[in-house]
Amino acid sequence: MQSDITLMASRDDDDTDFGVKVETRPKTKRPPLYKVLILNDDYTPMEFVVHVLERFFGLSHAQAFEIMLTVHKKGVAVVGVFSHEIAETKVALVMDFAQRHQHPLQCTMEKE
Ligand code: TYC
Repeated sequence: MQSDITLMASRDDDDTDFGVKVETRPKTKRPPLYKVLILNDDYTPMEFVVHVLERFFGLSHAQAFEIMLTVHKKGVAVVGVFSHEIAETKVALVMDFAQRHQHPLQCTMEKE
């Protein structure tokens, strides 16, 4: 909360009562954002990663393929930026999906 202090003369007849008016305006803070990352490994099939990116991050096939290749070559890539709750949900969904298919794919989040 930020306060501005304004000195104001009162409108009394004698003009002697100088008051202090404290105006407050709520300072709207943007919520922190979180990057969701996927990590490379030697075992998860490329097509599975592409499918995950399409399914959970709404990427086109071409975008998903490109990001998968980036992860494969560089080790890690950001797949999206979200609020804490959405990022947490995506990570949990991806980890659960990978585990159910017995792939070691790792998905994590970090504060932007
Ligand atoms: N490196 C994997 C392979 O050669 C493919 C892969 C890409 C795995 C991206 C995980 O996040 C990943 N089959």
